[in-house]
Amino acid sequence: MDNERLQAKRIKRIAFVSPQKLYYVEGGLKVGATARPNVSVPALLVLGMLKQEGYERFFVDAVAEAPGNLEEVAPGVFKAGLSNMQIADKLEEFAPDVVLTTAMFSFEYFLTNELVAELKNRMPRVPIIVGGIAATAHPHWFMESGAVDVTVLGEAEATLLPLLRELEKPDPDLRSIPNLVFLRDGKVENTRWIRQLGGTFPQFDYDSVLLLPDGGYRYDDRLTSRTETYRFGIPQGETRSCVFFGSRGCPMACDYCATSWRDGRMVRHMGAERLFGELKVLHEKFGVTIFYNQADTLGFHPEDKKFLALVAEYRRTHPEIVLNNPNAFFVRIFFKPDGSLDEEFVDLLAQAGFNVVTLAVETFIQRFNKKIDFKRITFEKIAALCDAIGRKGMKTDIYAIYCFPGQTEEEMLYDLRMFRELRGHVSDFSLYNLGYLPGTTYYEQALREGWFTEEQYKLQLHKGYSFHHLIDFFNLSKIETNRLKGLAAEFKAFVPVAEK
Ligand code: B12
Ligand code: SF4
Repeated sequence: MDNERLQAKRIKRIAFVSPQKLYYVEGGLKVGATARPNVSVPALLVLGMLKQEGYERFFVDAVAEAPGNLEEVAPGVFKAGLSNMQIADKLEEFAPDVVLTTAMFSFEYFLTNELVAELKNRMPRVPIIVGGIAATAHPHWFMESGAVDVTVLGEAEATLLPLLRELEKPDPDLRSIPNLVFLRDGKVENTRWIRQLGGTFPQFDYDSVLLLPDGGYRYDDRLTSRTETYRFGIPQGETRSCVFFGSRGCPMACDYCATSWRDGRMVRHMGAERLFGELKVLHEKFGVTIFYNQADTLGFHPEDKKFLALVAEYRRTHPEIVLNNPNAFFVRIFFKPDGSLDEEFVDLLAQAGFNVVTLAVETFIQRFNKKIDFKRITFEKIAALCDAIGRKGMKTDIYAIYCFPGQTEEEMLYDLRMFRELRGHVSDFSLYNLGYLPGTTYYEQALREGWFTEEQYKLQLHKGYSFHHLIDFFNLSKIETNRLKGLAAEFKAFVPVAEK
């Protein structure tokens, strides 16, 4: 192994960094739900594994530690969080034997690369390991930074501990460990990718992630909530928020989402008892009252309903507990097999403390929507569901998407009409342009059919392309970009003024 940074050393101290994120501004206002300092689930899980093995751990969440620190990267697009120099200062003080960083969002891959370049410069002998969903989808984007020593593909559970043990050997040979991309003899090599999906979840390391070195709490709902709508019913002042993450995998495999590709179509659940046990610990030990679900399919697995019933029971004596599901619920789980509305489920959500029910409607155009069979679940039924949610004292936020590939003006106008009609039944809309993402069916199709090349894609990311920031280059609908933006602006007008 010629890479000195990977040469044998005793590994005791490990740092984990959640890098800066992009933050978008339009018309002088922050766009939707961008760059919130949210609790990082990979940090909880990876640091949890390391805690069980007795490693000393140090965590930096760039955005949580300096959310107001903004630097413009393109017009209206900022990077948010501690600067890379500030992160390097903190790490130097901790003096880690290894640095881990997570790369969750492909749109932000260059922020990770800027971070690792600074870290390599400041700590030239410390190996840097990158993992995460974006790292899994395109490890070479990170390896080409020249600063990453190893990229781990897939779940850390299968790979990280064998990797750390190998690095402690006198002459480490990474070729024996699957799911790695690494530098050897000046070349990038990779071992076989064997998709290993863990059946269990390690214990999460809440102490390292939630608490600042001075003992303060990192995550305040005033900054972490998705939008103003999600502050509904939450007292003013500091309110501690955290996440709950009970399952992985999604059966739907939507064309624009990378989850099923990476996590599989089977839903792996940690079980209602454990999930509820963690919520109680977070409430009792850390004083957390606001909990965001980060799993993709909340309500779909029977264990979720058991969990919600346990929370509902707990709330009888602790009514301050609030649940959020900003990732959005499947609409169909609200309907029984005979097609009727499951009022009991709506009631269960209210009892479990949801202040807002986020519904993934996305589009009324069937050819783009795999989640809702509109013959079975009609517009009227969706409107009735929203009314039922309102009657139980909760708000509804509708998740909507535009700019699908090949979308025609008629289709966009149809969606506009339907969402305008739905306006009377809901509190809020969240609208995003469709974003092409590595690991998705649309992205693969785009490369295959020459809609764009990988290099063109990466170049556009530096201009801030994302779900929040439509760039003409990625408008692959049949509607001219200015016209499309005009129609999207009409849609945005449905959002209540007070909550913009
Ligand atoms: C939670 C979540 C969020 C949270 C993130 C909070 C946070 N602080 O991290 C919020 C709500 C803010 C969010 C926002 C967005 N999200 Co999101 N989000 C998710 C979601 C649902 C779960 C992520 C998660 O925590 N998973 C659980 C952990 C345990 O899994 P993991 O991160 O992959 O980690 C495992 C491995 O990857 C690996 N690993 C991870 N890091 C590391 C590091 C090392 C060193 C090692 C060895 C291993 C390792 O081990 C871990 C344990 O198994 C995923 C979908 C999914 N199922 O993953 C989408 C997902 C990550 N989001 C996605 C997107 C696109 C977005 C948005 C751009 C969408 C939008 N409409 O704006 C924004 C961007 C926001 C921003 N930049 O501020 C995409 C990313 C795809 C891609 N290739 O970029 C995903 C995959 C969903 C999708 N549509 O395909 N998101
Ligand atoms: S968008 Fe939601 S439903 Fe579709 S595959 Fe992703 S997580 Fe599953």
